[in-house]
Amino acid sequence: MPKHINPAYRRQTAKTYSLAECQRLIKSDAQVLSQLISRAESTLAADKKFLKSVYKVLHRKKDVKRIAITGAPGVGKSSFLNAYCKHLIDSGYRVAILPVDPSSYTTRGSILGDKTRMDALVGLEGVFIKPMASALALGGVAPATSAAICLCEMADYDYIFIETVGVGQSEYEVRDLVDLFILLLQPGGGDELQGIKRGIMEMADLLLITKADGELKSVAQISRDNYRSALSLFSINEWSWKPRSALFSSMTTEYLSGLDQQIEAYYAHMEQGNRLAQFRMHQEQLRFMEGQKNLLYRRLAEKKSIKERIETLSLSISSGELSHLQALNSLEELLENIDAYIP
Ligand SMILES: Nc1nc2c(ncn2[C@@H]2O[C@H](COP(=O)(O)OP(=O)(O)OP(=O)(O)O)[C@@H](O)[C@H]2O)c(=O)[nH]1
Ligand SMILES: [Mg+2]
Repeated sequence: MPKHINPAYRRQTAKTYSLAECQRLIKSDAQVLSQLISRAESTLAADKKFLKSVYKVLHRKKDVKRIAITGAPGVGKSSFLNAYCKHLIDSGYRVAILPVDPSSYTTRGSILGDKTRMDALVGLEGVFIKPMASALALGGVAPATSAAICLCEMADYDYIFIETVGVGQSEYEVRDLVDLFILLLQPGGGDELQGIKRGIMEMADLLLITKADGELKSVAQISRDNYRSALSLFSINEWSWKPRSALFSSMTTEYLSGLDQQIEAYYAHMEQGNRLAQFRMHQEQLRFMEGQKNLLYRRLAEKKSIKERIETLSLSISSGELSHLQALNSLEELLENIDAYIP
């Protein structure tokens, strides 16, 4: 055996925290929070059971800002988070960042790149970064991400940022997880050029034209004015908020306090007439609806007789014996028997 190999070496398995440890340490130890979020992403029954007990004993911080950051690859999302979150931490806030892992997209976004771009945050007290799997297998980003938001609130963070790549379905899901949806745009590039769908643009509460520094500054100002006039054609949203546009650069401190004010203005508007509470209640209802659908589906579909029938019907569709409509009719006949047990 080569000398440099230690036969006694065993890879250390991560410590599993007990419920009491989670309760005691969640606000001070990022490892605890990280492990809880991983458990929220897991499909193992033991993890689900453990989280249930966590939700029972821990309380969520109330005055938290939940903010989505989205935009085309390369627009400057990671640099934005690096600069703005550093500013928030210097102002005494605690910040959690949950980038939705873009590796399932065919873009060049990567967590590895982010590690270098969020260098201002590495090792800072009060910052927590945990990439989320986009969890397509579990039916989109929403279930695990909303659990992660809840856990970050239990860990007492003041700001929670969800970062997505801005090209797909995730943005629509993330809109319903956050209070404020910020879309970053390149100076100069039209939105078609940036691959931003009009629907995503219309969901945004705030458009930030990035890289407003050096030679790009004047281009960014023109873009901001163009977007400003485009936004004036958009109708106000259901909370009577008129989306705004502003400049940002991660290279200077020039825009930081302006952005603080934009975010404050949004929250001040949403606090009026209890809008924020109503918005969050509406989101809770959506999560409940989605959750109960998943739960009922899973509980039924794992019953032996139903599972077997689904498999046989699927085979019959493959062999051309049945159309999907015939297969669904047959499944419905089987389900009618259940009515006898659950009135
Ligand atoms: N001049 C200037 N360049 C910037 C600014 N922000 C980002 N960049 C540059 O733009 C490039 C992309 O920045 P990122 O922050 O990695 O962009 P991203 O949106 O996170 O990119 P993906 O993770 O690939 O989707 C990098 O080369 C940055 O240095 C800025 O404010 N000013
Ligand atoms: Mg990035």
